[in-house]
Amino acid sequence: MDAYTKQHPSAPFARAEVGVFCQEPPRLGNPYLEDAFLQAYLKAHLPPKVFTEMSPDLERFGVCLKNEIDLLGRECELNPPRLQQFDAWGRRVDQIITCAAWKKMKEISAKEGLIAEAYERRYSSWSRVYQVAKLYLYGPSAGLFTCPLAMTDGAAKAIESLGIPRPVQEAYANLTSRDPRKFWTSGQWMTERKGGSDVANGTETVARELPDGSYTLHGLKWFTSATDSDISLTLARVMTAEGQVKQGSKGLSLFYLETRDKEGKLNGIQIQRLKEKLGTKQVPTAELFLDGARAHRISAEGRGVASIANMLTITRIHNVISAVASMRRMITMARDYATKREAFGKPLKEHPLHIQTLARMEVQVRGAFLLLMEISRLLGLEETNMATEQEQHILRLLTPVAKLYTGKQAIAVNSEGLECFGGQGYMEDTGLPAVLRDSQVLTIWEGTTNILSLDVLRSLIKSQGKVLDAFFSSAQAKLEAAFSRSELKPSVQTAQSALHKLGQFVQKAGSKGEAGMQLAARDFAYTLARIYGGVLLLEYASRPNASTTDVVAAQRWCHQELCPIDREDKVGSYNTEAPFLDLSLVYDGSPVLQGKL
Ligand code: UCC
Repeated sequence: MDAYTKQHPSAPFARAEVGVFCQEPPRLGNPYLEDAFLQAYLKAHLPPKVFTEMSPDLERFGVCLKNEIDLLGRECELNPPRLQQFDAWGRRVDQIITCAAWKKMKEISAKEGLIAEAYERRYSSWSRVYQVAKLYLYGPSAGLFTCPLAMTDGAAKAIESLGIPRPVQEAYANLTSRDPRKFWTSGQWMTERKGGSDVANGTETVARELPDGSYTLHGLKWFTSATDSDISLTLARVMTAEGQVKQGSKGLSLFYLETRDKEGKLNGIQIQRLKEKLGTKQVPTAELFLDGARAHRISAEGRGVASIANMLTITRIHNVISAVASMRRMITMARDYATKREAFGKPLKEHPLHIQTLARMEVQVRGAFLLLMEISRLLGLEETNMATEQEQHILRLLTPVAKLYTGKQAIAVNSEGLECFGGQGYMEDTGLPAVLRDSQVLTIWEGTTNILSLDVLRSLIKSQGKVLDAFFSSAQAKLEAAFSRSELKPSVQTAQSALHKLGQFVQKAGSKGEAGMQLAARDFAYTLARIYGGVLLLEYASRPNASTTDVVAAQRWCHQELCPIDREDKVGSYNTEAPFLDLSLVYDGSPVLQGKL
């Protein structure tokens, strides 16, 4: 008997040469109980009565996630939707066939009140924080059902903001129902062939008024996400009796439609095809031909963009939830794996360089988490008429900032996270690559990074600078409070200095003109995110019972460049000649610069 067989008497001979080693996989625990930062945040901020009721519910939900929902989410990934366009006899049916797990997610969403909680307001302004905390736990296990939920929440918000007009009262009740038999989800159909960013000029869909005051819609929607939803909000141009439509933003109105009638027949809609996407494969995204879809106009004529903006605010916040939640899940799995995987004779967790990598990811997710929670807190205050003017301004400013910043963070952190699993992170059957693929959409849907950077400028212009005044005074006040804790002083000073440099930039920004400011928009938004993320971490670390890790996270966040706009300004990135130099770099050697195109 050779030495190997002596050592492993049960090893089958045929396998002896490849060994018997099996890697212990990473395991998902209770996501609520394993998230010390979430628990501590809720304990620190919620009124004790709310925390006492909310915490056991989140713990119970965590058990469901671990034991049931996470497996359903994986099933959604493995059984993507498909389109059946014709039945066996040639009839056009346009059925989107989804798996049982996807349908189950809808039921779970209703029962858990994932939309309802925010609209019942049983915990007053804290209802939003409750809902967001629950969605944050749900997201990474939900098989992307959070996409229809984002739009459902957005639709409920847009309808509520319009005063719940009569044709949509039942829809509002269903969108916010806890009863799975009643619960409806919504789509948000904004993107047409000419593009999803310049909606004001890209929307060709027209609306013809019928004698009863309803409309028929005619056009082609290029991307419609979660197309199996019960209803949708969409934009179209009202056509006059003479067949004229008004172009631009002022020609757009907001419409409500139900996707199917009571018999389940599509409402004047043809599904051209399902889209082939990089990720989010669980979500049916379709190209739709609206061929007389019956709809109701729910905004005033020409107020379509402004009305759907209420929906966008919510879906953008959901985007932040997804970004932060996916980073948190990646770190949770990677840190568990680091206790199980051995390399060079010891577990990964005993390799300081590996842990340093995870710690850097952790700092990023903590800053992002506090940005998310601050927005949720402010949204809750606004919705219960308790937000001060300053708080409303900060909410308006931080929503696009957090959306664009956390989307980028999620791609970087989740990519780093895959590396923490070595080659296994690249293997489809681990489920890990899907996390990275699904992160990529976070910077694209609901407005790309540049579109959101321009939205930050829009908020400044529309408020005549008040959003920025609110930003400065709120940041300053939080920093002053944090100054009392001695270990934080150097970081507070760093943040104050960044704030000062930002202030200097803003003071001379007028001289740059609109073109200069547009060129600076992305760096400006990043600066706001870095500074405010730091401010929130410092504020959090300065509370009396803050932990050492709270302090370390705040300090480390502030070691980053907090004011990239200052550095870029100093090197001339926004000077008048900069766009030409950019163009030369991009089109070096191309016919474009040689005057041939
Ligand atoms: O991607 C899509 C669906 C995917 C599925 C979603 C799931 C999410 C899941 C997350 C978790 C899993 S649908 C397509 C997405 N497309 C966009 O997001 C649009 C991107 N483009 C923009 O945001 C543009 O900036 C536009 C469309 C808003 C630009 O339109 P205009 O008409 O050129 O802009 P204006 O003229 O500046 O604004 C018109 C009005 C103004 O109000 P009034 O008339 O009262 O002055 C603006 O103040 O709209 C108001 N407004 C806003 N209000 C515009 N943007 C905002 C805003 N962000 N907040 C408040």
